[in-house]
Amino acid sequence: MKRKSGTAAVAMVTTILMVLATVQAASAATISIGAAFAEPNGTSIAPIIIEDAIPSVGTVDITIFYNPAVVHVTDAANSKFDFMHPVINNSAGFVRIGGMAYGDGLSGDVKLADLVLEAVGGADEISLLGVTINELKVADATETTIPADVANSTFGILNPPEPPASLLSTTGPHWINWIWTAGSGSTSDFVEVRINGVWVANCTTPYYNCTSPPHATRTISLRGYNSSLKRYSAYVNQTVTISDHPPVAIARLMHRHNNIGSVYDCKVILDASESSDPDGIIAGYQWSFGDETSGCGELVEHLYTSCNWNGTCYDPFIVSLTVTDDINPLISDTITIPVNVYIAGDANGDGMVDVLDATILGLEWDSVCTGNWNDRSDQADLNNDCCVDILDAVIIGTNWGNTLY
Ligand SMILES: [Ca+2]
Ligand SMILES: [Ca+2]
Ligand SMILES: [Ca+2]
Ligand SMILES: [Ca+2]
Repeated sequence: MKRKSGTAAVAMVTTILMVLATVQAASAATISIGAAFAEPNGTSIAPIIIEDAIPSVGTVDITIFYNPAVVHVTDAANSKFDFMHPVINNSAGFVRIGGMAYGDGLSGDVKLADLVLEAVGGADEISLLGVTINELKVADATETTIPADVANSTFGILNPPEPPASLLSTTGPHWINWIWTAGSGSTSDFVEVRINGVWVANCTTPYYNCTSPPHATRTISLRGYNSSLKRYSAYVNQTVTISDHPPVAIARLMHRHNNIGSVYDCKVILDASESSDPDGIIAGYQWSFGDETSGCGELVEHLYTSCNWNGTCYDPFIVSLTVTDDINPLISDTITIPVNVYIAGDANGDGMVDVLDATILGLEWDSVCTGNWNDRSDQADLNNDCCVDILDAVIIGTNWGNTLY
């Protein structure tokens, strides 16, 4: 007795579980139709799927209602059922579709048909695609009805995407930036960017920046993509050549205090090495020393044979540096700097050689420009050889008493 009762209990539990499983599975079935978009007068496909068909489906009969002023059904195809037949009524706005699967039927996610839809309305019009189930039955002799939900959808008409508009570019020595505005037509989900015909990006922002070699020529090609229509626009193209950018002249003077060097040697040293060209090299350095002489080179030395005494003080010579870059047509940049030149032996630049200059020399004696060199050291270094020593003292001694007053 005890044993028999146990068997009955197991059988009952098993039955309950089976019923529960059947109810759960059956309640999950859904007949859905996919959203579809088309251009005016265009066509598009909306798949009709029986989702989670458990137990196996044997027969199905549904009707899909739509607005016949917006969309017409032209066909239904690609069914997984052994038999499928659409009855289309584009006057009333519905299509009734029957399907039959022989043998064990179909289970899981089953495609009833791809519905072929044609846009007959205007851009931006929308029609509901509403599903009504007339019949959904199990594939066995019982022909039990399978409970199912429906998932409706819509058909929309969109103008095709147009290429981006107002394409503009700006360039620097090593880059090109492009900006644009959205094209008309349907919204582009992204803009495909090609440079010289090679895909580089799908942009969701209305700009693209790229680095580029100097003076390069690049052609950008843009086209919009609308994912609802699964369609690209035509291309818009623009070719840009990065123009030559001018060099920058920078002139430096090695010594702030210089003296006439034609009799007692004193070289004025001028340095243009800080000059640069953002997209090339400096191919030429031209100097004008302000005393009607000139020179060339990145680093130059010049001996002045005179000074500019204006009656009360020295006026500096105005030295100009012109640098030229390396791409034809050449571009130049010019800068000027003042150069102080005093008579030989005049350390403090007051127009006479006397005890004041000797004092400066004494205070700076033995200074070298690799050490604690300062402006006064430069004054005392009368021959610009970067040390204050007997050679500078000789210059003061031999020019003692000289004056411009
Ligand atoms: Ca240049
Ligand atoms: Ca002096
Ligand atoms: Ca000096
Ligand atoms: Ca010296």
